[in-house]
Amino acid sequence: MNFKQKLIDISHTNNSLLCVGLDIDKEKIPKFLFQPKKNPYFTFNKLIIDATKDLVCAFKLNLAYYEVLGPNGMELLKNTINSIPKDITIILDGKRNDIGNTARKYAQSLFETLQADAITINPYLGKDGIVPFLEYKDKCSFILCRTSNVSAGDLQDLRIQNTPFYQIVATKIKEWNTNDNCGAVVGATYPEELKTIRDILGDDIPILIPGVGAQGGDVEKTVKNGTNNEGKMAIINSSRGIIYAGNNESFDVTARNAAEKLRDEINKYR
Ligand code: OMP
Repeated sequence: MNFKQKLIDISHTNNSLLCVGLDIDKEKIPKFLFQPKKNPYFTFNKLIIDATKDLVCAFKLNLAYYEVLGPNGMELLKNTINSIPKDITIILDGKRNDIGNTARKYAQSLFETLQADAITINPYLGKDGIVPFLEYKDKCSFILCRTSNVSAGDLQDLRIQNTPFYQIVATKIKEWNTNDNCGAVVGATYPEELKTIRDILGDDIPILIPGVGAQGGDVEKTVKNGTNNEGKMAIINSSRGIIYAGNNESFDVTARNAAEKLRDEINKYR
């Protein structure tokens, strides 16, 4: 089954556009997990996954938080991926890209070795850096379009013949979507730009939208501006706001409550 069908199915089953980000961080994980337990990070991820799996359409794993742990991080990544139910989409967020032959290795590593359903990539190298990812027709590549950070505009707002660069990227994403396997990444912290990008992309291209929760993006504007005309094709990510909502023994229950609250709030505006 291809990514889009999998996304449509799970969004329907779980009535959800919510993506929970498994950005594990030693500083934020409940301390008690490190005491007698051998595998604190995996235990944490597994409990979060089990507590939220009926509330999400996707889990996103940002590779930085796994790579920083060295070889153990790779094993943790693999074990975490294996413990996610098969009907939930898995997004590996590494914002990768390079010249074509190296991009091909990144694509192989993420889609084959690690079995991602979707990934994030950087468009800065242009089309021949993108194509190796798009050759995986059943997968999805979410291309950075308008990022959520404060300095996003340094490059993304630069005007080329009076059109902001991020809008040119959105137009390119539409053009590169010949296999129906492109997505865009747009930060919830820029709702006006999100609306413009949705208008450029049309109804069929999914948008991965991080930036609600810890980064303060407005949920109502995110949903209204980011979904298509059926209230679909948006994946709204929150990482810290969900997984670190609590830090005592019942942190998984607290995370579930936070996920349920955000899922329901998103649905209110669809
Ligand atoms: P929280 O701010 O904790 O919800 O995490 C946001 C997650 O989304 C992190 O993994 C970020 O790296 C990622 N992200 C952004 O925050 N902003 C972007 O513009 C793009 C991403 C991303 O590609 O997912």
